[in-house]
Amino acid sequence: MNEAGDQVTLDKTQFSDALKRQWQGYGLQRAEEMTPHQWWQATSAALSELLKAQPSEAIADQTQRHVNYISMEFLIGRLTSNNLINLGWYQSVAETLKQYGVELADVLEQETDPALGNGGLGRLAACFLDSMATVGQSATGYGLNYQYGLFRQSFVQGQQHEAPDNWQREHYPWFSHNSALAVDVAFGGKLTRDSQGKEQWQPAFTLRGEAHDLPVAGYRNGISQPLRLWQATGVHPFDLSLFNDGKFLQAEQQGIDAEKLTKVLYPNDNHEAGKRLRLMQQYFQCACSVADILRRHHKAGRKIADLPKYEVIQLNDTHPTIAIPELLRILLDEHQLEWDAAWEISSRTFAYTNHTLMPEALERWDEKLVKSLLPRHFSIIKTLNSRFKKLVEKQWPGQPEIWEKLSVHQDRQIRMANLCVVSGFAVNGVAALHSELVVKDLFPEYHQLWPNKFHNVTNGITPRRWLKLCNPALSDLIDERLDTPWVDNLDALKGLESAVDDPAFCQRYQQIKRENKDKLVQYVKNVTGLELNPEAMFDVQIKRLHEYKRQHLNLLHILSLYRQLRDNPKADIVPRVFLFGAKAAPGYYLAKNIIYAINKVAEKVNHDPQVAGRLKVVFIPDYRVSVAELMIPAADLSEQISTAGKEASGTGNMKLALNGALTIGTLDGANVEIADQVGEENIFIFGHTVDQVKALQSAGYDPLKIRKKDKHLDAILSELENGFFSDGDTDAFRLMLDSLLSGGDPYLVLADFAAYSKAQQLAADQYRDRSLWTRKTILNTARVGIFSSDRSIRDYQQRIWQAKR
Ligand code: 26W
Repeated sequence: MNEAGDQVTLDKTQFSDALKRQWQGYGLQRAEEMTPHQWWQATSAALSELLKAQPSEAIADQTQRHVNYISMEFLIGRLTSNNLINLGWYQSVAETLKQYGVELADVLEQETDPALGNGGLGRLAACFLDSMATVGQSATGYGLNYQYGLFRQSFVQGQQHEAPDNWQREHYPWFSHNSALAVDVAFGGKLTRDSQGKEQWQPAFTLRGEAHDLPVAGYRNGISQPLRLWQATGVHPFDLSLFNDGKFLQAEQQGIDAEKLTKVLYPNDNHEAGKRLRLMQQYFQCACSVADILRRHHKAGRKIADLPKYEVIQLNDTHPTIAIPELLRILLDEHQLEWDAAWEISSRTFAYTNHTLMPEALERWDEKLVKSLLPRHFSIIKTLNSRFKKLVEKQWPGQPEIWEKLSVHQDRQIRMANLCVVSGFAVNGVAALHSELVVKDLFPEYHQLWPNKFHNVTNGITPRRWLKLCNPALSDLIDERLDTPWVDNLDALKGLESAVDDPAFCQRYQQIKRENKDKLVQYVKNVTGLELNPEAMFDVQIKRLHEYKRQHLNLLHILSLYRQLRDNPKADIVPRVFLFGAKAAPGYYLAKNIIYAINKVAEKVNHDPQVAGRLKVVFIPDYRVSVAELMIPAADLSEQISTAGKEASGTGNMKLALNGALTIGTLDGANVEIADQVGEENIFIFGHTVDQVKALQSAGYDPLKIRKKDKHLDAILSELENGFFSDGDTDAFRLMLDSLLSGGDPYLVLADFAAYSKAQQLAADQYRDRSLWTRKTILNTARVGIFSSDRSIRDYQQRIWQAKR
């Protein structure tokens, strides 16, 4: 591994000494007595100690506004390997461990993924932290330190089972805890008025937030910035008089205990929880973070009015929206500013990223809940809304229906997305198409009011984790081929285009794919016992399980091939392995039913001698970042098949294309931009476009008509209905089938089935010509450099965080 360009070199002696302190701390005499897990623990703790001791010479650009990225989720994945890559210490550490006869790669496998996120939104936050540190954007990530991350998934007779993910945050060696940063956060109570008639909040109780920091290292530039995760500790009565009033006891009776607050990540993706505890988590995180930002600002001796000059707060979807009334509250009540002055500061500080158009994911909080938990914030929201109303009435006189749409407080609910748009200086979508739909479908009137507030920043992925770390062989090949460094300059991959005419390069590229497939084959064997044929096409769909992502469309295609093989056992089809990785939210029964259907079909297909290894279906359990790191470099075909208009961006699509999988996909999210980059001959696009989806739905779409016309499709659906895959149980897939048929097929699975099958056939035909296929995959790698999250961060800097002071 090329480690030139290190800003901070690792002193091997210092590392050995630090390692020694660790095992001595465990009470051991010799390093060799450590268990594999202790090796990981000790190595990471030693590295963490050395990193902290580094002179912080390199710092991010101080002339830019500091970015405070607040997110309920940071799906960071394993940190030790990532830090070693970014710090440039991998080789030295590997060599040191070798002296003890220990393989670094084995040690790194010991780390449990910190799964503090659900899916795309949380993973994006992690990629962005990596890129901000790498491009030198001064930043702090703010989140929650959940004791339980996203549940662990297993399959019991094909059904998803969930188990708690206690990832042992108490013993995670990369944390540093500084008790001086603790913040007390107040909840509940009542509003009174002071002698001048000003509202005063008398909270009922407070919780303490302790700061636990993880280091985010830039790529070989010596920069390290914190991801600050708040953890709730003791509950305290707010003041003794209230305690004596019985208010504190009242709080306790409501079941509020600090421990609970940061115990568990809500496992919902794209579906609001609406629960009291969730709102408490949101406020807790925001109050801690805003207090921390202001503490930094004051410590630097800056005036409160200058806050937006120095700080920007980026809200990762609406989950941290309550930070807005929290900042206003502090400005009004603690700094005693007038409304206009407070509003001026706060509205120049907040920016909001929208990650979804799905109506069920747009957060709305019951006014009763907000009022009882945060009476002062509720009152501030009402003030803000009544001021905004004047503006709307001026713009659209006599049109109350427009006000009803735009109001922040409507039907006894607070609409968090509206609050963000009204109170922030910027709103952005996450891919070109999505940003267009944000303006056209979600917020058209807001756009009319403030056209300059709306932006696009297409998502990106960090090339450090998603190429250098997960695909070291391909990285080395690229290093050899290119003269320019590419790991922090992904556009340089363009230089690979000419390599498609170099047979030796193509052969090595293909060979690396094969070796990555072998590795995945071994993993699948270990966790499922299934034997896969590495010569087969690896057809991969990895993402949360959701109807709009249409894993069941993929399933219908599998059934179609299976049926063709049974009708014609000698059919010459391209052997395929269908690989799935996905978790369903525990309460999302339809999604769980789709998992069950895939597993039951897999059971049958995998054991059918007629198929004879030509088709295999594998649902890899417990999909997570470390499993993605294995699956992505091994994929041949990348399934990106959401109903057009539903997937905001997708980022797995970028990771797979970068690692040389060809995409089969709809014109949705970032697929559109991927197609633009790689060229239409290097991607398989199919299906209804956004406009066609809208037209079909407004014309009265009927899936039953499609079934009737398509005999093959009808036969497949019948086999799902008649118990052929479910030991005679005709009810087994009811939820899924009802949705597809009598339920009207809201995501147009049947409507896209024919076009999808055709695109799949084309992909299979092209896979037969392996050298042509390899050429296309190399062009994918070469042309997707624009999807580096370094580019996304630069776009945020230019379009949103802006300019120098
Ligand atoms: C309140 C419940 C809830 C939880 C999570 C609502 C919404 C979410 C997220 C916004 C869901 C999510 O992860 N969205 C994904 O964000 C990615 C990063 O921008 C995009 O690439 C995906 O297309 C989008 O689905």
